[in-house]
Amino acid sequence: MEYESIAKEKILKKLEDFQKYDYKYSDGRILGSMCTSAHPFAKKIFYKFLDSNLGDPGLFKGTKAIEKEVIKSIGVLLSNENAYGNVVTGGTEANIMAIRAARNFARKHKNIENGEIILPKSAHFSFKKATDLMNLKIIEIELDDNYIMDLSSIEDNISSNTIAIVGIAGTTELGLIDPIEELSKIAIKYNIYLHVDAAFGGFSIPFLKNSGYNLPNFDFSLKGVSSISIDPHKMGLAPIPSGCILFREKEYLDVMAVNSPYLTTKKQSTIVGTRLGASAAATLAIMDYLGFRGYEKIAMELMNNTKFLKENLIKDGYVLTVEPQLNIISFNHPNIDTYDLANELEKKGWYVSISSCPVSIRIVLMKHIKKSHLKEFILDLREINKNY
Ligand code: 0PR
Repeated sequence: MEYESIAKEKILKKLEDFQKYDYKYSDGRILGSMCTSAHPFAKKIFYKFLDSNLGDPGLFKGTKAIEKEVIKSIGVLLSNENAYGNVVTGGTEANIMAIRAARNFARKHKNIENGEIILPKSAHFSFKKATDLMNLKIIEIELDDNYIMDLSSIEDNISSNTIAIVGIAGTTELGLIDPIEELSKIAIKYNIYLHVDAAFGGFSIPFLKNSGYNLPNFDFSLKGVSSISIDPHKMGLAPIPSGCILFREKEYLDVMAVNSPYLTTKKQSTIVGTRLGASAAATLAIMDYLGFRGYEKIAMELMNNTKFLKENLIKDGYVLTVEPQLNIISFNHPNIDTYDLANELEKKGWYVSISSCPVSIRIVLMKHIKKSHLKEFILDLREINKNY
């Protein structure tokens, strides 16, 4: 058997033929994604650093310094410029690192072998992967009437095996923020690790707060917060893959470190070995280019689009599940089954997702969705409504 060489033009044509089957953000019809088209400048920088390997930082000292600068800049955004951490592949890896840190810390200081983590029902499924990998148990907390973590049942669920509490700042399905301030108090009271998953909300909540939105505190300014996940490849406009994990203490990285004796650095705390330097470089590029003001402008624009869609939905008889805190809207029609509605929308070329709790149409208003797309979407919804 031989794998024959093919001419470059033919390869390109073949790949482009495959690519035709992909939906494009620029069509404005992908309504259920937390990702978007990365900024062109970030893409350019990404390509420049494609060969840099953060898994062997002694060889790529410059790129390692870039990663440090990313963590510092995001630390400033999250009220702790002295945070420690890494640029990783996204929210899943960041959450796995956080849980691994909590597990190893509890193993070292509290002698807990197979611990439990307390998290809300709304937590992303990446925590199921984390607990499965580490043989930990999940204690799931119900949501309250506002679909955020029900505070009243947390303390009852804390046991001598609890290794971490998790709160979400921007839930996957509804974009809501858990009461992190109260979780922080509980974490301090019981001396338990608190992880905040701000994979989605991290690049918008601070900017919205700064421009006057009344949103809860969620970051390192709360003394009980031990770590935060935040994804540049969601609201940060960086190319995929780019996620970040930030820790308050260096010890959380140390307890995860394994020896890498033959490499230029002798210890490694990340899960992945060979790591893209390109993610760190492109993230730094877009953060420097936009600056906090640039992100603030985008966050405000997306909230204005959210308000526009919300008002039109209500006008047309659709019912919102909850008042949006961020740029995610969840809704239903009182007389149309949610799955039927999603099917009808797909027939008209709109790709929405369906939330599970509660079952509803979920729209994530990312930057590729312009007001003009929303106007067309509203007209199509109106037509579907008319035919029912
Ligand atoms: N934490 C939260 C709060 C998330 O919403 C997500 C992903 C993660 C962690 C995991 O992040 P990674 O997927 O980067 O590992 N949320 C999106 C979701 O599940 C991911 C996504 C994005 C899915 C774009 C589809 C899509 O088209 O909805």
